[in-house]
Amino acid sequence: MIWDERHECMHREDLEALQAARLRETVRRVYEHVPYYRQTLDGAGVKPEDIQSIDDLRRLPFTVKDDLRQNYPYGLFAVPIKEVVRVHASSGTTGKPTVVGYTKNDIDTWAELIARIVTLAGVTPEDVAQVCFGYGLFTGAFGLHYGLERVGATVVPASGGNSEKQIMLMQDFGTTALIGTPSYAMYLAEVAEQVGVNPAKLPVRVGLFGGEGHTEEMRRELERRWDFLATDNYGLSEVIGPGVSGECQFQDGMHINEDHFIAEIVDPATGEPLPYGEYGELVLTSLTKEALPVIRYRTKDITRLNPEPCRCGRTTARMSKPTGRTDDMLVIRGVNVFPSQIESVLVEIDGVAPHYQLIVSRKGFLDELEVQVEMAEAWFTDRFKELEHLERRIKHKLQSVLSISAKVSLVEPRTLARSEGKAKRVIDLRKSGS
Ligand code: DLL
Repeated sequence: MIWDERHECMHREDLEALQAARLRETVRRVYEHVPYYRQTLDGAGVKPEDIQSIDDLRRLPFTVKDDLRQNYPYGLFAVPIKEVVRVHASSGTTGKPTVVGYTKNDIDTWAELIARIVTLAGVTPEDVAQVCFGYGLFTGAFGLHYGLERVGATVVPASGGNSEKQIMLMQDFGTTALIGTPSYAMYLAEVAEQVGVNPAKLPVRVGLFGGEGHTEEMRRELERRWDFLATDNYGLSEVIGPGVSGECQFQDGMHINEDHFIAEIVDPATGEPLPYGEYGELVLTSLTKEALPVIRYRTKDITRLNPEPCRCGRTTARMSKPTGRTDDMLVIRGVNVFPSQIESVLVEIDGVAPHYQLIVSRKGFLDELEVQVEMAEAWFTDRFKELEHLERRIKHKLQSVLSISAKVSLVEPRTLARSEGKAKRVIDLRKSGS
């Protein structure tokens, strides 16, 4: 089923005409109501009436996270606060969070977009959907919640944490759809096993994941353990939250809700637009948001776009799983390394569990990468020779993929920190000066 066939299956020409009209309106709105945008647009010498087609997009200046921070909390809102019915915020690792707002119409649009996303994954009114994202300032839980209700699914607002209880709820309430971060879903599988429940035997038949990246290998591992179909779903608070894009059952890229967002890929170093198919930084422009429209927002996420219609019948462009973020990339002894490359290797190796942590440090003038990975419970051994052999195998595999050598430390099962939300995989000690 397609939730909104009219908008999800448009001809590209019609879509682009709709995008251009909505873009002009958005630029007019921010020009009139947001002093910050008036200033930057004046600086770039662009007036709202100059926007005739989507090619004019590239004349507009970029917006970055810091622009939201500088205008904390409501400075970029395009409506008076009395029209804002909800705020969310993304927790910055440093300083103030970035605050995002929604009008009544925005909340309605958001629910529609999420209804599309959950329908993409095959969720229907028959489903019991357990939302394991944390309810709160984070956009994940409330975002999915409203869209699931709109579709008519039975929503269980379990929130994050209380993991044993989550398993009990799944059993007792007959949960068929699991919604959360991929790292938390992996942890929940482990908790189920610990309490004597085989996750594959639970009635959960689909998992909707997002909020953080996970590799194709990690997805397969989740599907194997839970015996369900797992879809990947992408979004970010500044642009709306979840609801930007999501995978259909063919799992061949995330369909972007292009009638609401224009997606571009740019070279992260120069900001120059890149053609379809090339990897670069995703830049998003909102087309229908009222409270917080964003113009050419630089997401820092690295992906590529495919405009070909999908086997599912939808014509919206699809983005590949992000390979990482421009600010996630580790430079180790001059070599660029994305944590996702390491994850791909580790999840494929028999004998280790999909729980890992990367520690980067500097010894003298040399960067060091330590990959800590848990041994799989079934393989756990204290025989030194076997451990050494496994470590060597992982080291060798990592070397061939990353072209640098890493120290591999096998740790005992269940010793690395588990996440109930977004996993923190990298500890970069170089940044703290140690
Ligand atoms: O994580 C919104 C969201 C919630 C999306 C739940 C999907 C499901 P933020 O907290 O602002 O918003 O974090 C946004 O998380 O720029 C990406 O780096 C990362 N991210 C989110 N979804 C994915 C994904 C929400 N499916 C930041 N794959 C984004 C890779 C993702 N990275």
